[in-house]
Amino acid sequence: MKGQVLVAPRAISSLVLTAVSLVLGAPAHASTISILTDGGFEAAANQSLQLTWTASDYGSWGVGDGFSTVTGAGSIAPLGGSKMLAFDSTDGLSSDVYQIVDISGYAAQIDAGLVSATFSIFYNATSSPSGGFGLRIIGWASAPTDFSGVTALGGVVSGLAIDSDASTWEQFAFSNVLVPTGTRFVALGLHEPTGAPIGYADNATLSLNIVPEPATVLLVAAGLAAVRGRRRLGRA
Ligand SMILES: [Ca+2]
Ligand SMILES: [Ca+2]
Repeated sequence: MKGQVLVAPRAISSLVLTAVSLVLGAPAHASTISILTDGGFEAAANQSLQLTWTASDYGSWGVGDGFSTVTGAGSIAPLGGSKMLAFDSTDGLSSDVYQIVDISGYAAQIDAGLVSATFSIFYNATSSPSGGFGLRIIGWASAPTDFSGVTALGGVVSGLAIDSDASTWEQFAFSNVLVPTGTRFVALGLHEPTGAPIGYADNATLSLNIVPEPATVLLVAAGLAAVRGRRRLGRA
């Protein structure tokens, strides 16, 4: 009897582990949702410094340092479309440009640990600025109106070096950065260390990867384990 009692829990844990590994190892079933607006900087208007904002600023470029969108700069042409971002904040310091996105519609999946973010950018310049470019996502637990309460979620603040060839665009990407429990708003942040401008950006992307809820699979596995356990007990 002692042996029989031990069989069923082993079967259950084995099947549950199999189900979990199936879920975690099945990215083909995850959905990918693009959440960035105007990643090619075709619609964005020139902006001045904006360190506080309202909900009307979500879903567009404009928060952070000022910038321009230009049709070309010397020998550098946009990578896509007819415009690109020029980092030209006039404060003589670095230039940081953000787009805030409301992801509260995915709260249930985020709080279940099922959501990650993938993001990328192309940078170009005639020389690699000292300190390097940055690309990252930051997040808030509630609707932000400034940078207080923000958390760094992934990517790098700086250090991304590019070549000095104006005819090539260098791509940087970060994949499957977990969106922590409680996150409701994220922002894609672009960083150029001079704000002179030396650097330009184009073709930004930001998407959420959402793994299907494992509850259904686990319930099926638990049901199968229960059936299997009863059969073993019946045979004994
Ligand atoms: Ca463009
Ligand atoms: Ca280049």
